[in-house]
Amino acid sequence: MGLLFHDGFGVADHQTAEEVTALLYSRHPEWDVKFGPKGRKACADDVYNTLLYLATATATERYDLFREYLSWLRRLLAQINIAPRHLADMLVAMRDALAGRGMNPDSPELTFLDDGISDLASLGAETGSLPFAETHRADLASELFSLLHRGDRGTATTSVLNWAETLGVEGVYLDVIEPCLQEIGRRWHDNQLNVAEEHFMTASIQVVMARLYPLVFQASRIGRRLVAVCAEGELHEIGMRMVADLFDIGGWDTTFLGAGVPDTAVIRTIRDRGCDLLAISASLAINVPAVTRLVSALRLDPQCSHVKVMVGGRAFNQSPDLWRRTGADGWAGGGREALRTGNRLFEATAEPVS
Ligand code: B12
Repeated sequence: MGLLFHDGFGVADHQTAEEVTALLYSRHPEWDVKFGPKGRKACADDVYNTLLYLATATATERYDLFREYLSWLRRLLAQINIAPRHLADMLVAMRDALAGRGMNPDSPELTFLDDGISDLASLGAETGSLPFAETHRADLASELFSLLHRGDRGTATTSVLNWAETLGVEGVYLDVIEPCLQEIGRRWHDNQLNVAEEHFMTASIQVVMARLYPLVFQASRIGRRLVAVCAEGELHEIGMRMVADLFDIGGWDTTFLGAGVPDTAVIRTIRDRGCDLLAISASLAINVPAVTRLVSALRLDPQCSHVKVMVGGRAFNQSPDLWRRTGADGWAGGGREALRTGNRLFEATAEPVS
């Protein structure tokens, strides 16, 4: 197991965010009147989040994570009429504040900021997922989206149960529900869905998934155990849950813990319930260090020395080979590959796999 992250979280703190915000506002005194106190608070939050992504990118030595975030932020700001040049102003203020503290111009932080500033003009405005229409069952995914958007949970549920009869749980999860959730995310990002609409649609999808459970627990057991959890700080749990269900369908006994479980409790569960494979999910790149911490804690526990680890989620799909920095034994990009990869880890000559 190699390591992993250098201690690079020094720049991501609220004091630095306040300092950068103050510098930015001193350069744009009109913003206080234009955006008011709420705007200043939102600006400090954006600066803080950007510092977190910068710290994650430098700690993992992956500039692409920072670039992806900038591209995402640029699109978000554009929807609320904040011009890309203001994002550039923020990055310049960040660079000046850090350089003013005597940070080495060749440091990864200043280098990534300089690269970000020069890339900004050419960045695409990424959504990070396939356009709805290009997915395999766009017809059904779009129907599910429309039903939920209208608030028709009843028809959405019966439709999904019907589709599962022909597509199976895997097909419904990966070809209908996953693209539908991506579309929900895209429309939220583009300010076309508000948070309440997004929450309602997501919660409805979780209810529909629960109705599919009788189909999940049918396969005969193969005698392997999976514990599945989200990285600390990570609230996106549906992807991890889908993967755990697909392992169940593949004959594994699974314990899905979801979000918000402290590392010590994860390790206690592994000891108490038994586990061959620990699966950890991270959707946001800033939670990748938490994945590494959990893997390290597991490796330090002699009672868990036999346990293999597989990681996945959007964060790992953004940067090839990022998973290797976590000390995991394997990674899979999506639900279809996850079970195959998990099983391969237990073949006699298993090497790290992706
Ligand atoms: C629903 C949702 C939420 C819900 C989650 C509820 C829940 N109980 O899960 C809530 C409201 C909590 C939420 C919050 C936030 N969200 Co959100 N959310 C989404 C949304 C719409 C769907 C997520 C989802 O379930 N996708 C479907 C699943 C099936 O896909 P998946 O997770 O990628 O999983 C697949 C693979 O990655 C893989 N996989 C996943 N885990 C694992 C693990 C292993 C071991 C393996 C092998 C494979 C694997 O297999 C799965 C099946 O193929 C996405 C949009 C999107 N494109 O996904 C945004 C999205 C992820 N959210 C986003 C954001 C920004 C946020 C917030 C920061 C918003 C805010 N300002 O508060 C917070 C952050 C919360 C946090 N700390 O985690 C952004 C992230 C952008 C970025 N920079 O990365 C997205 C992409 C929306 C967007 N287009 O802008 N969100």
